[in-house]
Amino acid sequence: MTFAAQTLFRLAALCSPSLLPLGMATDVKPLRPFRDPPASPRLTPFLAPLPMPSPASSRGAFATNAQVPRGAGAPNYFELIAEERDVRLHPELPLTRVWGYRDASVPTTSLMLGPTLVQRADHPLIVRYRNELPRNHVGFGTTDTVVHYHGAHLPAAYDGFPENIPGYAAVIASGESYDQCLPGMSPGAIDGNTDNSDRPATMWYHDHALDFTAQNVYRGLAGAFVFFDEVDTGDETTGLRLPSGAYDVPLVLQDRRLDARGQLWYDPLDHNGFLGDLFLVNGAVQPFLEARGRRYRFRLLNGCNARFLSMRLRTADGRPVPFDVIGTEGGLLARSMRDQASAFMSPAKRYDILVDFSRFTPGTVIFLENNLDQPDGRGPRGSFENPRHKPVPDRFLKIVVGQPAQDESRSPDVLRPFSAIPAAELAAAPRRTLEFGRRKCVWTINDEAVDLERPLFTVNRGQGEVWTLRNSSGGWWHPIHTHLEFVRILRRNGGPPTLFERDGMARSDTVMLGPNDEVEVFVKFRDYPGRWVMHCHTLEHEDAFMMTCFDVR
Ligand SMILES: [Cu+2]
Repeated sequence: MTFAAQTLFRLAALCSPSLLPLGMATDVKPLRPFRDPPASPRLTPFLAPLPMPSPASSRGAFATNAQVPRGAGAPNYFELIAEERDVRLHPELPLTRVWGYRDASVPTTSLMLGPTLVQRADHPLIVRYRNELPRNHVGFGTTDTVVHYHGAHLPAAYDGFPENIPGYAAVIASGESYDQCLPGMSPGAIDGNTDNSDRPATMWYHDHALDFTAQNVYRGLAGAFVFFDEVDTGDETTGLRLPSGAYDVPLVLQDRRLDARGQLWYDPLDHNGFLGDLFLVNGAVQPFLEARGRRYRFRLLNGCNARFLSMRLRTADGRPVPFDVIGTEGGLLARSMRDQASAFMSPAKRYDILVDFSRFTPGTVIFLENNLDQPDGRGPRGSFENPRHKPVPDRFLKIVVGQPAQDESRSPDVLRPFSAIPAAELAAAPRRTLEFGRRKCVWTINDEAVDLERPLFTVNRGQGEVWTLRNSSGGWWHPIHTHLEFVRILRRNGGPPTLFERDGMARSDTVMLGPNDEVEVFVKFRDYPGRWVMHCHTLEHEDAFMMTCFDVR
């Protein structure tokens, strides 16, 4: 995308009916888009098996200009290619043209979703990203792309800065490549009891091009990313003994809309938040999973652009199937939360859950479904604590319980406790308010539209801060994602946060702000200096300028 084209896009954004001058209204209604979205073709659900994107396989060492930390274990090398390809999203559909990541060690892939990246804590990961998207592309999306490792802790040069500005040149054009280094953790940093240590989590990687993230991710540029260490080992006979191998399954939940020819339909001028009417898991529309009668770890990831989800499990005859929540995007919880009925997820949120299918007779059918009522990009109906549900849920995945299988896994009560934030550190923490609103034509943070050459503020390395995240945009929801460090949620609207997000139980990289919510968080930037972004992860809001940057010095 040329500068002129970007300017044109921005002008178009300003003229969009959804962002007409509105002032600080108390309840801004979404306006009707230019075009009514078509209904996707009607499809028979649950015909194809759940795709299991295979882990990217390590390449032999190659010369890299990425800076690899000294003293760490031997790096693993992956080569990731972004390409245009035709995939079958559902057996009754023709081939759909998508953009997707491919592991360079395989010649082709039939999936939209990228390979699953796997990192071990004591080994750096070098990813050579090669952009092979078509140079002469027309239609929505930009081929000037950048990969962001969402949830990773890494130097600023490798985080996937959304725009090429002096000192930050991670955006690469078609035909170019770029090496990114994910340092992993030094063994000394691995400590389940240290508040700010890194801990393995379910992460993901996706495109982060300025103004075009929504379009590029919608085209398919995303994949899952899992992380292990000596506690959460990826081997159910060691460490915490969580289900592993074929029983540790990332479930990337997305929505899409297709035209009558089975091609992706998107409205680039919809800055409310784009909703699809087809429900995909790991890049397939409503697949099925033949599960064994044993315990599974599911890694739920809301990869939708703008759709919030309340995921639950129900048998075919409507009985609830409770599950244990063991982790969020911040890694394992302090302790397992038993027998949960549902998991409420904004875009970018993750939940790791354990489900024991040995309780069910073979042949039992269970649906993974979303029953959150969300009519448009404004967000779900109801409140954070009391969301409104729709009578007929959207089914994402059909699970058919099969024969029992050997199971050496456990579901421990105690997972990874957090130490308390020292009272003196909390008392001395500088305070900052970040207000998410909208002014005239654009989504704003502290009344400013995105400008990545002008940091909104500067933080000092090693000094904890308390931020108040305030949603003053009327009746809209915003999931706020901060790069580099996780936040610890102290208060929600003056009271305790929900259990899944409460400090002492969890850490978050995405804070869900309902209408008029005010959330207080503690955050400490420990090490890497440089420029970082924070933004709304409703991707259409992000692209319509609800992003800011700050410097760590
Ligand atoms: Cu938003």
